[in-house]
Amino acid sequence: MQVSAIIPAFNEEKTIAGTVRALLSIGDIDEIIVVDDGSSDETAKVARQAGAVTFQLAENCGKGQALEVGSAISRGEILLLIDADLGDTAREASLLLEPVVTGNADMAVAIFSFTEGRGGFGLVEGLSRWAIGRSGGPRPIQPLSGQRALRRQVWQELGFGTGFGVETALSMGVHRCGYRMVEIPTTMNHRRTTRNWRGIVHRGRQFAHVLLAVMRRWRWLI
Ligand SMILES: Nc1nc2c(ncn2[C@@H]2O[C@H](COP(=O)(O)OP(=O)(O)OP(=O)(O)O)[C@@H](O)[C@H]2O)c(=O)[nH]1
Ligand SMILES: [Mg+2]
Repeated sequence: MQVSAIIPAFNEEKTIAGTVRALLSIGDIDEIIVVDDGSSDETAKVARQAGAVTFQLAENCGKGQALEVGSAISRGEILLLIDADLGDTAREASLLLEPVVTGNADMAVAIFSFTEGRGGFGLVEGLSRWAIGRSGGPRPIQPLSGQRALRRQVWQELGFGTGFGVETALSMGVHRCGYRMVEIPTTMNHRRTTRNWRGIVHRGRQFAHVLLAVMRRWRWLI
């Protein structure tokens, strides 16, 4: 089965090359598409030089929309969604592919093994976990994890969600529609947003996007 990796990237010139190279080192990926979401830095150029196919959006549209574009131009029957800031740890994406390729799961989600403390206050994560649980499935350990392998059919049926709401929307839909989801422990890691003012703004946006995704699916909560 063909696998397409899709990386949404916004101003990730420092990390994108490492992430692309790590995915290239996994033999099973047929194409690596970086969707540059209106970055003001050299993300697209660096990604191309590292060996990815790139698609540049003229302006910043948000993570969910960038993934939509990436999936639309991709060919694989299996989609591998990977954040741009994983660097070398993206190698472990192979662990996510296995259960989906073998047909044991419709979507596999990576659990990061964090060594440091929390980046935020757990509000966004708590909202997402609660909504996914209410939609019919077990509450995920890391509901916001963007590292996922899934069948294209699942994405086409469910893959929408504004900006950072995309993961919550996907997991809610997966449970609601009776697809099988597994969480896979990994040693993947990423650049963590800390509790400075930028982090608080980032969390605020995430919260708004997740809340919007949940509210749009309110029928699934009752
Ligand atoms: N398309 C798009 N991608 C974005 C945007 N902002 C961030 N991203 C990408 O989405 C992925 C996740 O973003 P991060 O900023 O790492 O957010 P996060 O890992 O969910 O958040 P923290 O755990 O708080 O660090 C990365 O690949 C980013 O480049 C955006 O506005 N548009
Ligand atoms: Mg990140």
